Amino acid sequence: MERTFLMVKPDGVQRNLVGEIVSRFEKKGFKLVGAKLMSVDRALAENHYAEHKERPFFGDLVEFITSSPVFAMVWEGEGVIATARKMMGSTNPADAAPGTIRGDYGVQMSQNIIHGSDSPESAKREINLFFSQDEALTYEKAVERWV
Ligand code: FUP
Repeated sequence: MERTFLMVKPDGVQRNLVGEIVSRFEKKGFKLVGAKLMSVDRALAENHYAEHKERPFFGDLVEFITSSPVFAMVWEGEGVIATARKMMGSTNPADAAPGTIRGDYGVQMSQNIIHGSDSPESAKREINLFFSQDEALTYEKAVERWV
């Protein structure tokens, strides 16, 4: 079954949005298979955002993501990578549709509340970067047959 990496960023944790965000994905019908509140150190941040290394905002991005704890998660379900991206909304909260996480709670690009993998390759890479094998679980949920 498909898995994705989602992370409530420091602004989302500080603003008490962890429960709200977890709730949205639970209610949608996805399965939480891994989660932890953690600090992101500089090496992890630079690795995670390596694709943006040459961009002018890279330094600020690393600074921001290491500034305060994040809530890292692995979610499982059919089409979860693309659907989670839709539920998050556009990267810039100013452009994100109402009803999406960024559209409902964000104002600026530099504090856009949540990260989500954008492809199967980045999902695999990011899950492995943030979670050890025994931290992402495999288990049955009775409710699955009703979703
Ligand atoms: P997303 O996949 O929606 O998280 O967006 P990107 O991977 O393109 O960008 C990662 C993060 O870089 C965003 F969450 C915010 C930041 N960013 C900027 O600050 N300025 C930009 O022009 C683009 C991205």
